[in-house]
Amino acid sequence: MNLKSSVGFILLLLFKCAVWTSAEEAMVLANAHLLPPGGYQRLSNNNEKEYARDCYEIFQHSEGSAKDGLYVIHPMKDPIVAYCNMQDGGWTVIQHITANSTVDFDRIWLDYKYGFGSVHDNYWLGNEYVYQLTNTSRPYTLRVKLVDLNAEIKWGEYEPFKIEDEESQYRIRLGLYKGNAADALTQDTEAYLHDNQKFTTKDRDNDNYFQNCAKLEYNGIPGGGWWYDSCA
Ligand SMILES: [Ca+2]
Repeated sequence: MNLKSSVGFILLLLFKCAVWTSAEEAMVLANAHLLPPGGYQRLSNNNEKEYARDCYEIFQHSEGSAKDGLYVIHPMKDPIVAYCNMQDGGWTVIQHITANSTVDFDRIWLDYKYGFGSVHDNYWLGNEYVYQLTNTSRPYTLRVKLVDLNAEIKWGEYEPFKIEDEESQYRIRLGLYKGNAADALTQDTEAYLHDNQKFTTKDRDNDNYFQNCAKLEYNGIPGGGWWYDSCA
């Protein structure tokens, strides 16, 4: 199973984008560069005074009635936009990628740090925001959902799930696995153990291979950023 697959294109925005809500208050989304055109109008909850920490909180507050879509969440520092998968129970989507993605995942560290793509399509939420989300005493679960071309769904979950901070190179920490897909992240196969690895991009090699795994190509496509061992 190729969990990481292709991924990638960008633009790195370190700036914050202020936009006027209908309440005429300036809302600052730290990752406004992930909004699609007309994105502020697509936000399902942009008029609230306080934002939930994640999609699951929104799902719970709605007593299960919230719909899939774009929501403002507030994990730690600044509010951000994310796609919420509500029909599966309130999941904050941190990566979405389809087989023929026009979003290029062959990107540098800063792109993976702050995210790229469009939250309404294929995207990477950003390692910094996943760190902010999971840096709490409350345990998070990572769910990987795979849908093939025949719409057959397989999934796997890891609990708990945490991403460490940038100083730790966004190292990933995964707990117990369950699911009906192959465990491609914590299974201890030789050289292919992704759990506990630091994040690697084409401009920052933190992996255990003598070359940079993010640069290695598979079927002509560079690996892109991932928590590589060596490499897989
Ligand atoms: Ca290396």
